[in-house]
Amino acid sequence: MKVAVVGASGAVGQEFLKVLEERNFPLSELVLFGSARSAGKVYAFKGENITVKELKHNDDFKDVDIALTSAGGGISKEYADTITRYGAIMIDNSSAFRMDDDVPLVVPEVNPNDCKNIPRNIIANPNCTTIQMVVALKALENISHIKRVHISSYQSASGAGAMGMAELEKQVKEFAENKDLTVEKFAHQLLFNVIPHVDVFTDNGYTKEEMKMYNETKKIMHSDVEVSATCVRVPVMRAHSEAIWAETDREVTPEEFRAECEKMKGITVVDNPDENEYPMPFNLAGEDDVFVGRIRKDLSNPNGISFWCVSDQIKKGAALNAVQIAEYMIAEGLIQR
Ligand code: 2RA
Repeated sequence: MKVAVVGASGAVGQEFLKVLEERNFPLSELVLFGSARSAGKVYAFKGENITVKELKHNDDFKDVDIALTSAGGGISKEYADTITRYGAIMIDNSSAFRMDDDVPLVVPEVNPNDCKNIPRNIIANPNCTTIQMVVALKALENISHIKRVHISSYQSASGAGAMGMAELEKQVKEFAENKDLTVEKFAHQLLFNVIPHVDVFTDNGYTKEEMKMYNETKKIMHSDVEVSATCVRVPVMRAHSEAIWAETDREVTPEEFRAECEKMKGITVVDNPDENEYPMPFNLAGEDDVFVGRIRKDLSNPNGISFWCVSDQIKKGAALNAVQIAEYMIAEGLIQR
């Protein structure tokens, strides 16, 4: 397989390189693309140095089999045709195509079969907050249909990319040096703060991030599930946490849900309150799985279950999910050389 990474210098682009190497992805050649600004940068991959090429409207994708793209929605829209014209499968991390009817939105643990119908040669990678939630919800849906979900997120700086992480780090240094804190990437100072505002506000009072959770969950799970989200930025470097309340058709006990989570590939249960053990973003950056804990009955609802989940936003929330989609497609013979 010849694989291209588009947006190679970004936080997710860099994570693609790590994940491809870590998983020994079956590739014969890796090509890196970026903006005019990042063209010429050199990154190491499996002991070789690869130079970033400028993304242009030309035939560079002619013999590419898989393009992993994470360069923003505008670039994805502009270059989709250039990338897919000769048959490359574009697995796109932006929000550009997620809700298009003819583009599947895939989390391999939940709806891998959707990869089998790709009329535009594009598969969309869901938003990071949705990915980790639907992996956990799939375990619950296996037991009883989920009618309704309330979710409150605790999203790390990494969700705003490399510049988001750099801003949090800079604020720490500036605070230590008694300087005014730089606030550019987030609406307010993130250090020592929580900001109930991720992405822009829409007309219904929810943010775009919250509406992504509403719409994407239904599409991925092929479900009528109703989702109400409050998305919050917290001063954590790179793993998102979520408090989730789900209502099912029939009563599900915490024991049943815990057992199903333990069975499911992609979930690790850390749920031992007696020893103060539960998932925390500080410990879990760099991990592959979605970590679930604090599983308990929702006291306000006889058919309700409450839990907490944490996952690395750049890894399972972006790069790893896309690479797992590619791995699934290869295993199923859906991408052939
Ligand atoms: C964020 N979910 O955390 C977004 C990134 N896709 O800002």
